[in-house]
Parts: sequence; structure tokens; C-alpha cells
Amino acid sequence: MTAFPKQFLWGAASAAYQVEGAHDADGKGPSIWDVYAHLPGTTHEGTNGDLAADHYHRFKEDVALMAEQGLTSYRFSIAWTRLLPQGRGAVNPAGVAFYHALIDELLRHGIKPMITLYHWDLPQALQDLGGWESRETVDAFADYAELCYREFGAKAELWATFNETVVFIGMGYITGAHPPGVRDPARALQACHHVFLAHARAVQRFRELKCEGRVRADAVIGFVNVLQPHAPASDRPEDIAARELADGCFTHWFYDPVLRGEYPAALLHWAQEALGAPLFAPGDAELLKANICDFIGVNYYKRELVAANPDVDNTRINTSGEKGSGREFGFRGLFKFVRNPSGEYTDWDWEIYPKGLTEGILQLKARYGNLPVYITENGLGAKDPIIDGEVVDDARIDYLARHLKAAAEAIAAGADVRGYYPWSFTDLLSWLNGYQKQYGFVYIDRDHHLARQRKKSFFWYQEVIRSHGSLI
Ligand code: BGP
Repeated sequence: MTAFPKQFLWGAASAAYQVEGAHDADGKGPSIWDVYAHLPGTTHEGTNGDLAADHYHRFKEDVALMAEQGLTSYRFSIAWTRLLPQGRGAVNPAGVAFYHALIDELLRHGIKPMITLYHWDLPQALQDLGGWESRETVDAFADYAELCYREFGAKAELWATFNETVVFIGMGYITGAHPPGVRDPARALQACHHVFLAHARAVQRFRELKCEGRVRADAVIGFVNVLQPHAPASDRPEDIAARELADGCFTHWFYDPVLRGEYPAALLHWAQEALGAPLFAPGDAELLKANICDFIGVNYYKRELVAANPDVDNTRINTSGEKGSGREFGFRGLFKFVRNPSGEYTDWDWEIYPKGLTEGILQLKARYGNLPVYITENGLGAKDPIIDGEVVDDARIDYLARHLKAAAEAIAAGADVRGYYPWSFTDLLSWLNGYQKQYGFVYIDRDHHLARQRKKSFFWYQEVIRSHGSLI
């Protein structure tokens, strides 16, 4: 017996900068990641996405592997700068042609595309004008989204505007570890507000074009967020209060505007009093309210234990893959994330906690109602063992199997979970961790012309799909 509904999608995921390579091919413009990853000291051992998995040139081979594995959907992102090298204005026909070719190849194999419009690679030309701090970027994004709908709207059914705003805004504007490398909470909140507006404008255009018949009648548009459930480190009142605050800052702040069309009121009041941000312009509140999206995509990797934080002021994370080398992460005076003494951890110090996927999805259901959910990312980052030439990634199989069971439990409890997209299909670039942090079903041999090799998990997932999940 399978726990998964008949139409359940068996996917895998990627993002343009992390797989495509061909960073300056055929008229593509530079994104903020193309520039940032070339600055000294920004990434693990100076790794970048110039070549990545060269998916841009090898997508046919990759799609053939997806078909062989039995995927029924593939989540990928469009590189804004392939279509619009300067972020707006002149369209690059070669970039448009590439995504048509990729989508056609997927459809030819019966694989549904799930398109992410923005997976962090803002055009550098727009960054130079202020990036997400500027309302011009909101306009540019709405136009870019419309271009994508006009081009691919007749072909693709599943769309998401943004991937993980908490990460690209949090790391871009608070911890400073991602481009543009700013450390200023007030600027973060304003930039984040503009992302929500850009999302709302893109949802609005999507629906307009759907009415005009330019986008398929069955197409839906959603938003992809990190799902990071928080639990108090103890039952001390100060830890419980710290958990509430962390949940507000990491979860409600990012889900409420797209699923309720408004910010969590108390937190908004606090932010505006303490930091003077975000500032609203006339019409912003109405725009958010009128454009609630159709589904939520959740990226689940870990949960966090939260404690009151009188002392820790650290936002550096483990990027080495040496277990235990990470320090406590926290904002002094607010909250910190602490290690679970009895927890199971990855080499990057992420807690492995499958139950958190069930709990997190049910928490969303309780707060936002029974909306459609896609698990748009879930996976184990590891240095995979190679034994006699085979990639024997048993730890990944174990991780995925336990999380799939957790997804099945959420479904059994009444959640409307419609698809599962492990991160990632092939090995790819991990933003700050280079190529040593592997996630894929397919190994990319960087010493042998990026040759593709099926890992043990490839065959395991193939069987899971074949049995429609009854195997797990
Ligand atoms: C998510 C991102 C992905 C991917 C993944 C794994 O936050 O959406 O792009 O990178 O996390 O993270 P990491 O590569 O840091 O291990």
C-alpha cells in the first residue's frame, strides 16, 4: 500500500547557478553570484559556478538520466541574466532558446517542469542600481516574470517566484555571507519587503496572463520557503520565549506575507519601532493582500533547538564539512540555536530530524489552512564514499527514506502534500561549501570531464518511484 496520492509527483531539484555553468556563454550577463564568487575569501576554497555541472551544454544527457530514473517532475530555476543580460531591456534570444529546449526535452520524457523564477542570481546590473533595496528591481522582476510566462506559460504548469527569501536576504543583508555582503538589519527588512512586493506583482501578472490564455489554465504559482521548525532547548520560560521569537523571525515573517497577505502584526510593529523598517508605500499593503499564492514549496533539511541568548554573537556557519567545527549561531539578546546533545548530525552540523518534516508541515496547516504543499527540497549534504568505483551513498538513502516516511505521516494526518523533490538531481555547487558537499543522485566526476555516474541512491529512488512510494 502506498501512502502517496495518485497524482503525487516524484521529482528532484536544482538551481541555475549551481548546475548550469556556461556563466558567460551565448550572451548571458553577469549575476551577483558570478561576481561575488570571484572575490577573494567569499566561498570555500574559491569555488564558483563558472563551470558547475555544465548542465547548460549537457542537459539532454541529464534529462535522459531523469527519465531513466523515472522522475515525473524536475524543479529548476531560470537564470534571469540568460534571458535579460542587464536585468531588463534587451532580451537574449539564445537564453530563451535554452529554456525552451530544456522544457521541451523534459516534456518529451513526460517530466513536468517546476520553474523557479529566482534562485538568488540577481543581475549584477540591477545590483548596481541598488538591487533589492530599490523599487526599480521590483518593476524589473515583474517584467522578467512576464517574459517567462509569455515564453513558457503554455508549457509549464508549476511555477514558483522566489526560493528561500530568509536565506538570500538573511545572508545577503544580515550575516553578510552572500552577495551583496551587507550587515544591516534595517536594510535587510526593506530589501525583503521589496521581494514580497515583487512576488505579489509576479503573481498578479501570472493571473492576468492566465485570463488572457497566455498561461495554461491549469497552471499554479507558489513561493518556496525554508521549513525550519523550532523547538525550545528546555522548558525554561526564557527558552520558550526565545523559540517564539525565532519562529516569528524565521518562519512567520516569510510565510505570512505570501499566504495571508500581511506581516505578523506584533513583529512588524516591533521592527518598525526598533529599526524603522520596513517602510510601506501607498498601495503596498493592498498589493500583498490581493495576491496570495496558490501553493507553498517547503525546503526541509533540519530543525533548530532555540535558547535564550545573553552571550552568543555569531552568524558564521560550518562550511568545512568537519563535524563539530560549527559554533553556536545566535543574535545576542534575542535567541541562539544550540546543539541537541542526543541529536544526530551531518558533517556540516545540521541536525537530522525527520520528524520535523511532519511537524513542520502540520504547523503550517494549523496556521495557514490546508493549502497544497510541495516538498521542494530535502537532502543530505555529504562527502560520498566511493568503493571500487561505485558511489555508495547509503547515508543519503537512509536520510531520504526516513524523510519520505515523515512526509507520508503528514499526508496521513491530512496535509495536502503533492510532490517530493530531493535536493539534488546531480551533484552541484554548494554556495559556500564548494563541490565537496554532495547532494545528488548522480555523481559528477570533476577529474574526468564531468562524467555522470549513477550513485546507489539513484537506483534506490528509481525503485521508490516505480512502487509509487510503497517501498519506503
Ligand atoms: C537551500 C538552497 C539550495 C541548496 C541547499 C543546500 O538553502 O535553496 O540552493 O544549496 O539549500 O544548501 P547547502 O548547499 O548550503 O548545503
